[in-house]
Amino acid sequence: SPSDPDLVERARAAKEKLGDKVFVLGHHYQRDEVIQFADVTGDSFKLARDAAARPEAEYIVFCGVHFMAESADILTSDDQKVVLPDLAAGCSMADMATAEQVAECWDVLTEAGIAEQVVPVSYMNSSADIKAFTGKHGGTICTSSNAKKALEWAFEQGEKVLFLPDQHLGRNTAVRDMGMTLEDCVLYNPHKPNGGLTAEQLRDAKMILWRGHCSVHGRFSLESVEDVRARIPGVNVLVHPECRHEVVAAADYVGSTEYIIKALEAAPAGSKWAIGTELNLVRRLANRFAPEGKEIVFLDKTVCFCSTMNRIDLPHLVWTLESLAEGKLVNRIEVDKETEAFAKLALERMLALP
Ligand code: CIZ
Ligand code: SF4
Repeated sequence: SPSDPDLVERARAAKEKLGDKVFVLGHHYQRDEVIQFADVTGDSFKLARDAAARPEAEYIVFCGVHFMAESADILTSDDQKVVLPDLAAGCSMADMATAEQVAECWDVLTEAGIAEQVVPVSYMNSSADIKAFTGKHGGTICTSSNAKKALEWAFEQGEKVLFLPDQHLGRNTAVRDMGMTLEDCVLYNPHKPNGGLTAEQLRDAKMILWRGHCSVHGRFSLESVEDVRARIPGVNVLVHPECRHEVVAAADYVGSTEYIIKALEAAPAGSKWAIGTELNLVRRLANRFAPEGKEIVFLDKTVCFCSTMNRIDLPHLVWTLESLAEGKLVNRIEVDKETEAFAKLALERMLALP
């Protein structure tokens, strides 16, 4: 839908008034009306690094979700203030692993006598608390681009991995990239006593997967893959590794957001693609590549936007920029010092991966 011209003008004016004091980050899954004001776009990790590379910007306006703003705060200097235009923009996946639940899980692993063999690997899509837990227990963070390298590193440090919070990325990486079997993976359910697992199951497992998932990517189904193949002969099915294992197994290509964009850039004219990732991004890619004769469709019409990503809209962005331009700091996201130190340790282990 076209943006309200009055709001567009207000956002432009406030941003101009702020000048170099503000740097606006736009996640790939954001609305067009927001993305038009982004100084840079990317996935959560790239954006956090881009913010750190702009020390002159006093305000980092993060158009994305809460855990991403936390990561940006962790990686930027103390005088840079990270602002999230709507505090209700959380992430359902990150919310599926709380600090209390993860501490309880570690107790369960300790009681089963295996905690010493376990290395935590946490997906970027997790709260600062979970990243800090990971750092404290000798583990690393990963993104969907480097999950394989992170697991290879972790299995050099210990015999088992506790993978948080996305079971699908953990399982897909273990089985597709690491030669493990589905039987090597167990699912830890934080809502059941002992995670719903026996001590024997925990001792036999190589991968202990946290029972979290993305409410967007987790909705693509095997039927959506079969339907699109029947509807569009010759279609290439390309999905994000946050999709369920059977979807990933049935797809032609699997990769992170950056991988998806590069694959479409390199695709020949006349090729047809069905993409299983967030709808704002798929629509923008479809529009961008249509003039080059690349046909790009959304994998499943019943799956919708990431509702929390979509909370960041033009009215929220205007309110944020105008407040900052008036010298009013709003919606600051600030991770406490101790959490930040341990979370940074885990992030630095990721940066040191080969
Ligand atoms: O699914 C998401 O929210 C992703 C891929 C986020 C990110 O950029 O890490
Ligand atoms: Fe979280 Fe999924 Fe939305 Fe990403 S797309 S922010 S993982 S709910």
